[in-house]
Amino acid sequence: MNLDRREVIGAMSALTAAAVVGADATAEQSKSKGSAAKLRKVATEEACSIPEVAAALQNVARTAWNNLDTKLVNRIYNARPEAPSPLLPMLLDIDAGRLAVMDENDVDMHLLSLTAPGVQMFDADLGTELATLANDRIAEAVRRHPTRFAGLATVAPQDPKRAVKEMDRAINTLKLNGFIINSHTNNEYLDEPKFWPILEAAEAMNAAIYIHPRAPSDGMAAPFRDYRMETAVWGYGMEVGTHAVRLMLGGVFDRFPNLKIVLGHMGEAVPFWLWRLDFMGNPSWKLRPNKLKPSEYFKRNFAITTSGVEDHLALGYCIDRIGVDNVMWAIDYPYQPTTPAVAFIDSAPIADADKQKIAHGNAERIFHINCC
Ligand code: 1WB
Ligand code: MN
Repeated sequence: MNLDRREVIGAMSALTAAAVVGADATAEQSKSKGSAAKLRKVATEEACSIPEVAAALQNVARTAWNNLDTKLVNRIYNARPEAPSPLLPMLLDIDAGRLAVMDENDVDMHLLSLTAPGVQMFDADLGTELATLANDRIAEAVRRHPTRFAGLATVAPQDPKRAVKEMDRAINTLKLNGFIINSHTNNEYLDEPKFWPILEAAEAMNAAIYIHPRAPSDGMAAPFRDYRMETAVWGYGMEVGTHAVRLMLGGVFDRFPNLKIVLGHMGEAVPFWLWRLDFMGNPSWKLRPNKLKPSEYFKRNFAITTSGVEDHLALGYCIDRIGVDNVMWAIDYPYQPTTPAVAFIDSAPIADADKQKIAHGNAERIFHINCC
């Protein structure tokens, strides 16, 4: 099974990580061995957690709620003691072990984010409280290792008013680099007017919103229930791709023309659909009152990352489709192993200037990361 294979790989990198002594020493080493030819790498979809969120997810997954996310959450947070998930310690380590894996693979930075489903399975009070705590912890990690970590702020869309307050604190006080929202919240999507204050705030702060997957919402869950299809194998992409199309066809970008949305996993299949979206979703059709075609919104208002899609053909296609300035490299740590993700970008058959943009330059621009 897929996850088992990855868990083995994950466990292997955790073991190698444990063999390296002292994160600071290894950071120094990697600085001194840096050469002009080395490709600087800022990885942009790198998951972490904190014990308080892990404990709250453990509780939520034990309830009778038949949401599709509970299966996956149970596997990680309610694993049987005799078969613990190796992912949990990797998620909770925002320090030495993670830095060691980065050092071994010459990864310069992780843009950290609280792992899916974030705080979006909790009620508004708990979600808001835990988002604040997670943002504090991620900001602390960035302060401890400012050249190695940057961070996205978790948003609790359950209470848009309090979310906007926390978004302001996250950017202006904690100096985090953007926001992450794990697709739907209680089966509602960000084009709903109740969420517009969140979009308006992100646009005003010039801070991008990363829409990360969670399992498909209840209304489209049924066909995903067999074969574990709700996971990263297919359900994640369908959920976020659908979310992105809702934003484009729902007129969100006419209202917020400077809003930047980031999608992982090579654009969650949307780039492949742009021609058909333009044909069927063309504003010249009376049914489509929007100002622009979907492909025009996609180029203007979206950026994508390569997380978990190490396919040079797909990379080349996406660069052609949405422009090299809108593609960023990512690992998807700890769900994907670091070494092949690094090999994927190092060996990409593209011009060096483009590689520099994808490996770090675009992330530094879009997420306001102070370079070096
Ligand atoms: C997986 C991937 C599971 C991600 C996750 O659980 C998250 C998986 C929260 O591959 O099974 C992810 O972030 O891509
Ligand atoms: Mn991910």
